[in-house]
Amino acid sequence: TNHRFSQVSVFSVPFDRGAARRGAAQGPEALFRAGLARKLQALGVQYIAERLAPPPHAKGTARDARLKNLHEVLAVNEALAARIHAAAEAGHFPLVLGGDHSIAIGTLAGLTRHYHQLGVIWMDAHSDLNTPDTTPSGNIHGMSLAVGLGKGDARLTGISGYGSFISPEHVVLIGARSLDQGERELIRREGITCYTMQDIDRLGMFRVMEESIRIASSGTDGVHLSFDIDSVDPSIAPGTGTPVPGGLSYREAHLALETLHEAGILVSAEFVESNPLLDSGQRTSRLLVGLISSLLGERIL
Ligand code: NNH
Ligand code: MN
Ligand code: MN
Ligand code: MN
Repeated sequence: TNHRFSQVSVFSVPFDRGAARRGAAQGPEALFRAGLARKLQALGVQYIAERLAPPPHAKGTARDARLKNLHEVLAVNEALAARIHAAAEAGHFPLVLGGDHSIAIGTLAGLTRHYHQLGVIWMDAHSDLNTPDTTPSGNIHGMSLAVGLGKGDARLTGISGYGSFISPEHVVLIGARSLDQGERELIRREGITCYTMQDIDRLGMFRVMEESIRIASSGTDGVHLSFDIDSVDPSIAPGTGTPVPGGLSYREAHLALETLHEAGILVSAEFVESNPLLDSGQRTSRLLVGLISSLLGERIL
């Protein structure tokens, strides 16, 4: 995906306490069952794989309905941030497999310790820009991009604050179609670029990707792709906790990842919110293995 990297560090993060529904914790193992390792080998990708330990259940800690399972989310993301930073430091390309989208807090924190002007392409039906003041659910997976921008609970931003925060002008949202009111206001206030599904319908995915690549890479020292599988239409990616109709087609999703491979701007990627308990057979896991392959350079011809 980028010639600068000799090796990919694959991190499995079996964690789903940032979401309302259980099952995304089993996402990474489902990807390996669907043939991920064989695919990486066939593509000639040099990789090492590591699985993070699920955090212990935090018993006896005060519950906060606006920050559900905060202590588990903190534990997994502190560990992940340290691993991601070490991989970036070693010159490796981290490929993070979730898990729910709250794990982006740790990925972004680890990356920004090394890349001080990180660009972010966030492909998602949602924007994950809630804070404890705006969240309709209290689920931290709906807050992870806000945390990366330095907004929200100080214990969460404290993980990122170890390095630097992401600047709003270096963030691009792609595929949005379910935004909460506080998120809309934050997008407008901060001037974050957002290609909604309506924009993709009108402009076409190729043009959206060209513009996104330019915006996320201008003035940055690397770009991270955060890919929430619910960006894809639920008719082809049913295995996810918060499906929203009207998503990316099979080809739009592949085209996005093929274009990112060719651009060579990425320094890291993560694939999240795949929930094998909600999948129909291995449909969503197989789709993801194909999408990861496109990102890593698989070609039609
Ligand atoms: N916006 C909603 C919330 O904050 C839903 C978030 N769910 C996601 N985000 N899957 O990508 O609770
Ligand atoms: Mn998300
Ligand atoms: Mn460093
Ligand atoms: Mn989502």
